[in-house]
Amino acid sequence: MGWATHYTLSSTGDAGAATLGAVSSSPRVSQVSVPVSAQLFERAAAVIPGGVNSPVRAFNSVGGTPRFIASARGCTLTDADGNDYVDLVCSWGPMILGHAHPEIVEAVQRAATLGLSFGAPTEAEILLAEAIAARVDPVERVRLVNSGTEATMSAVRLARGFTGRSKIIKFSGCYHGHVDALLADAGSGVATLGLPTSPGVTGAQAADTIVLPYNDLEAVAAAFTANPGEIACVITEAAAGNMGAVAPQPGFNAGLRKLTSDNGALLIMDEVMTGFRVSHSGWYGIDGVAGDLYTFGKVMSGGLPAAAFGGRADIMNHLAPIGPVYQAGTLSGNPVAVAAGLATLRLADESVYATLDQNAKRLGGLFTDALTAAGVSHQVQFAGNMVSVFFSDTPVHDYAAAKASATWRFPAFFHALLERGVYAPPSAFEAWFVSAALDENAFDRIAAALPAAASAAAAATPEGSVA
Ligand code: KE4
Repeated sequence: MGWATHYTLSSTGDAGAATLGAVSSSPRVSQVSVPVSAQLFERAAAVIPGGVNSPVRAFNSVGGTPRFIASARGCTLTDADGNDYVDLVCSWGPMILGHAHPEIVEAVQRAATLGLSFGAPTEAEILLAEAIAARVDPVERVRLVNSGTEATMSAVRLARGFTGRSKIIKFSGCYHGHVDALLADAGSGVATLGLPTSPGVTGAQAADTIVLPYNDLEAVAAAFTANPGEIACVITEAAAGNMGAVAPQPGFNAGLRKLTSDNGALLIMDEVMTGFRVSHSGWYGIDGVAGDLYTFGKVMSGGLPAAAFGGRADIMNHLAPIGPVYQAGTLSGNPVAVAAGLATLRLADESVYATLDQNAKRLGGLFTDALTAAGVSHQVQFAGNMVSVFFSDTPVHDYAAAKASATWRFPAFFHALLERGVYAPPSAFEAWFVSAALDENAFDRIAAALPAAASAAAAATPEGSVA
């Protein structure tokens, strides 16, 4: 019978008096008992498919009981059983300043008192669009939407409408939201659940999607040669985070830029995850490769439901109401979500990005120390300040390599951290996200938990047992 220690961060953030909770060790991973989350999960499943509103939250690939979160503040999540966790998911990226930042909460409260939704233009939408355009030079026009999926769906439609072409290129392991045309061989939750694509996506919808290996410029060149004049766009994660953190190889994004320009196609840089997280100007701020269109989300909305797409004015002006490409949204530019996004971007100055980079590097170093000491082959990989651990002898540059890594070690690694109050992404095919709110107590807890997690990973077997 294993034991888990439930940590409670005291007001100073110290790991306070720990209360030992009995755990039931299963052959796969030992699991802390979280009776309230378990009860909520059972109740949720009776009315919400899988008990969750987004599949990756269900813990399917790691097993165990998803933690139902009651509250969050700074770098700490608190679950429905009262357990505190250092948060290394950050709502899948948005919370770069930590949770419930007082100035962001105040901006949201102030906006809410002025009305929740008007279905009419507001000044704040202009300010957010201007803030995005000011940070990313190639973005001359912005349209606000409600989710990253809506942003990528709209950008692809616009690219097809602008070029008059039908085919699109995406990369295996990259995830651009649950858009029919983009679900083929996607990453994130699709990869997590081992779904090659999705029923319901018809052959016709997928027929125009060409899926290529990430970081393979020769494959892209060959696709353009094989489909002359037919490819509307290449859409890529500016740096991949949805197969785990896999940065573009040197020259890859620049190569996509040249191949799309040479072949009359548009380059869509999907910065929903990287945008305003990996730098003040997202991945564009790191490699300077200019896309024709961009998609944004997450950080730019401070965690509320807002996203955006934007880019060259001559392309964006093809959008209704001034152009023929239709796109719309009842809640697009929602004033409360816009207030959260504006407050976040205004607070995210260079010192914040420096802190994010330092925290990611420090986290990666802790991974390396613990896994090396435990004798576990691994790669700690970064895409800016997004970080992942692959249990692999060799670096991972594409989805095939990510899938070929010893992902069967991940559940034990994940649960050993979770039991010790560290909340990691519940999937081997996701990036880990640091916030600027991580403090010394948080890193102390991470450092204290990692040796056991590394040992659990070392003891794991492909059959899913713990040796
Ligand atoms: P949403 O529709 O989930 O807001 O955004 C879709 C999307 C588009 N592009 C990129 C690069 C993305 O990473 C995402 C969404 N990211 C995942 C996390 N890997 C969302 C988490 C989830 O599906 O619950």
